Amino acid sequence: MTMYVLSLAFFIACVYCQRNRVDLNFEDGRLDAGWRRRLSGGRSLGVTGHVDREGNWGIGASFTFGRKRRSAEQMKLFTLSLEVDKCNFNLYDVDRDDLITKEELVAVFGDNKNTTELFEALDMLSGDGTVNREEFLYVMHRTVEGC
Ligand SMILES: [Ca+2]
Repeated sequence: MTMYVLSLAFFIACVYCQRNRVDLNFEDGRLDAGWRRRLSGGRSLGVTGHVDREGNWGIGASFTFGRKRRSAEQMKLFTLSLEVDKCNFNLYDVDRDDLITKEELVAVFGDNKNTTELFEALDMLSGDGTVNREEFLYVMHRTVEGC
């Protein structure tokens, strides 16, 4: 009788609720019942119990949680645009030693013919393989549009 009352209580408590799962199993004179409710954020709450013909019984409870990971398809796509002052010496002097090397210019514009020609133009006063502020200011105004 106790088994039937318990199973009926589980059934009535849970069958009409959404996000609930009820499991009932009666086998070899033992009734196993379980109820699990899904909560938000991947969490769930559960209660299980059993009772047999001899009156032995037991109950248990559980709480589980999980962390959702976003897949690459769910990630938001950002569109960025930057405005920089192309005439600013510090934009190109990455290591802040007051000299612009060809490598620093390549890091900004990429390794191509135009970068090489720009560097050679900027270095034309000293021709020493680096561009100091004085060279930069003098040459940029004369060779780069808008500076
Ligand atoms: Ca430098």
